[in-house]
Amino acid sequence: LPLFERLERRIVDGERNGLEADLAAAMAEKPPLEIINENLLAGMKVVGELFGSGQMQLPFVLQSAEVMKAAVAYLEPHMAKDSAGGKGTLVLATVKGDVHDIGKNLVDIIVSNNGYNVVNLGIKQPIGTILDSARQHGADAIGMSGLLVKSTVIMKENLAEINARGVAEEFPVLLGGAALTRSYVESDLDGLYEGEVRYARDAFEGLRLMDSIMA
Ligand code: B1M
Repeated sequence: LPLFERLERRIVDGERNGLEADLAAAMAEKPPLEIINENLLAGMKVVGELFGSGQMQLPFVLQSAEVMKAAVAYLEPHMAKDSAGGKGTLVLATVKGDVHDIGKNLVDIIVSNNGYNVVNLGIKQPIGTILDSARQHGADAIGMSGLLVKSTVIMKENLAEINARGVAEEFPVLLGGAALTRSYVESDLDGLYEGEVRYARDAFEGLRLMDSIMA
């Protein structure tokens, strides 16, 4: 297979052997972020389709995710950075009950490489922990990621909890993840939250929203 198709295949097949050599060759052709967006994420999309239609079993999905993470880790140091960290602080987490973190970690990379301080709390984070961290770090925004349909419900509960603690106006919230839709966030959740809540389709929209919050 040609290089870029092979990279996509590696994600689908969970094939790590020779990954670094292919990534190094790919970086001679285009920037790391384009490799992620155009080739690696295309592979993850296929994995999602195969898994969703019962043609791929969970352990293989996990292998694909591991190759994806290894690829991102290899590319990350080669990305253009404005690492001053002074533009503002985002506390970021995958919500309670959800282990998916590839998208969240891309948000971390894109936002922190563009001058923000990102506190990445990891996966399965209850709202109490997220809020404690937001307060401790003087966060300018809270970012929640979740890929399961049930995570969209958790996000709604989390917003209600921030309201209940009376701090919604202090913390604009960015929401992202494959199970969310823009209309769910902008119609259903926006009415409920007493602060600002915004939907980010991808990591770049997350960055743009941070820029608009800090403007
Ligand atoms: Co899971 N999984 N999974 N999984 N998995 C999905 C989400 C699923 C849609 C697959 C499917 O059925 N087609 C399905 C959910 C269905 C549903 O809820 N209705 C599913 C399921 C069912 C499950 C389990 C329940 C399976 C099981 O155990 N029987 C289980 C859940 C466990 C749990 O969470 N409690 C499970 C487990 C796993 C693995 C561990 C094997 C692995 C995750 C590994 C990891 O993340 N470390 C995994 C994977 C890899 C997937 C799919 C195939 C790929 C997800 C991914 O990484 N995509 C996924 C299929 C799919 O999403 N269609 C699937 C690439 C990533 C870059 O995209 O995270 O969407 P994403 O991020 C995007 C945007 O959404 C956005 O930016 C990114 C792009 O720039 N974004 C944000 C994300 N967060 C953001 C936050 C922001 C801003 C933007 O601001 C805060």
